[in-house]
Amino acid sequence: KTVRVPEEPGGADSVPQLRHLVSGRWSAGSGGSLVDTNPARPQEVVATGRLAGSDDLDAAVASARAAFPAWSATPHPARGRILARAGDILDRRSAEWGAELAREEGKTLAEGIGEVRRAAEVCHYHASEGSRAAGEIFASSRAGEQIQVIHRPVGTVAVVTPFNFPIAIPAWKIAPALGYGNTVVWKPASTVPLLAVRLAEALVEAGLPEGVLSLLIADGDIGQQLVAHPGVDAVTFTGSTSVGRRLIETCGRLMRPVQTELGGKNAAAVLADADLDLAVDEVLAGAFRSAGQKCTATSRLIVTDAVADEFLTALVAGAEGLRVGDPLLPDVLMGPVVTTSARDEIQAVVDASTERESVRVLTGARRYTDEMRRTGAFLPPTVVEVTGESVLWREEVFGPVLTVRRARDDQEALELVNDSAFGLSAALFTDNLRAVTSAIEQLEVGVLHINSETAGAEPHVPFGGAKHSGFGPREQGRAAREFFTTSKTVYLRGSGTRL
Ligand code: UN1
Repeated sequence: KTVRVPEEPGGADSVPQLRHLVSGRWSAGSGGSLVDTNPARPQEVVATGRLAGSDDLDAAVASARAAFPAWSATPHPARGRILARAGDILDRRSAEWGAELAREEGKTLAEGIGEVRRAAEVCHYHASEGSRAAGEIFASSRAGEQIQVIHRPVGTVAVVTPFNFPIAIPAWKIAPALGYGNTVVWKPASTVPLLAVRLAEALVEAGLPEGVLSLLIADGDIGQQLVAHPGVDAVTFTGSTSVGRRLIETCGRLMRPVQTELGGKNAAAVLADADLDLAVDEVLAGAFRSAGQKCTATSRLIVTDAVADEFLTALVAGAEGLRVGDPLLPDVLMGPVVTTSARDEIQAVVDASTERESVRVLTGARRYTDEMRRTGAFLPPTVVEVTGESVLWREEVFGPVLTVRRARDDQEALELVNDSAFGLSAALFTDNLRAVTSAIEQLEVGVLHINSETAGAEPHVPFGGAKHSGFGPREQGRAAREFFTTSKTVYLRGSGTRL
């Protein structure tokens, strides 16, 4: 396996300043200082600034509430034009901002650029969705009356987003929120603040009125305060199941609508008749792209006995051939994880499991040499095989770690897919129609891929998970309307009508 060590610290000529958007004005923030570093070489500073404080939060919520009446009354084509312009700006800046994303978060340059383009696509989708998302008209049981169901924005929405898709996930929450007429206060992960500033810049440049969007780069405390703030009408969150559970409890107590996309322990099942070359490529991509830091990453692999040895040999060879290193280099497939502390936590889980549990390491697992550790937050692509219970089978690791189990036959493979508290995504590799139809019926997941990797989400179709992978309405596409609007049922009758 080749580990690319960058020769010299490269980077931008001047270090960008982080800033917050409150009441339509950019501000420096009243909290502690923040240094945004490159996980591939942690001594390299990507951006600097200050965190937001509690007074910034109050001002942001107040300005979002003040902006709501005018924004929700703005005709949808005018709101849509702003989203479309923001999409154009994101497209135009995708090479530059994609490179910043790769430096800040650690995914490869191609994935960084792809992610900015995905954010653009989401903005373009929601630019026109506002005009398609009308209500419904029903017949009334009484003559002379009709029943309309209309959709109104919910108000001021708190948006709390994770580090792993610093611009795509915020876009797929903020674009529908704005498109349907809500105002937004957004707290991104403080590990990826620069791309948050870029998305807010695109929306401001596109003409978003004052107060409609506020951006607060802050720590989790401010996130909790935002979620519980009396001025917030609804909360949308993507992140870990443990944080999500706390937010759901808070929102439950406050009777506040909440939408959450949480952890995953997504399985790929390779059945006896699978196209093994295809399955190897897709499983490698699902497990190791973005260093496994996707809630949709493939973190479990189930392979039927009949093809297990052949498949695992090819998979391990593939994992060992992956280039790990500086994500800005064109031939690198896997960059670092997001921070050196994330690296150490992931390594600790792997170490504890390989020491105490019955786990067979197929490749990886051991930490890189000291020299490589000094270089950045790198971990080797890791594949382990277990025969029964293991932390690595049960818990989301959020790193480049794939846990394998063998299944007796296709039916047992499907049962093992369901052997998880999570239920976001699954992949099935087979051409056997009977297995496919059983999987469609039986698998307890929100997203199912037949012959493709577990990750990936198109902007126009629903996205979300079953079991502990999510709580609340689905995201994306037209499904987003359910969360970002509230319906009103109108029994409509002319006053001259006597029934
Ligand atoms: C994808 O698979 O491309 O946090 C999207 C996550 C998910 C999004 C995955 N909410 O990884």
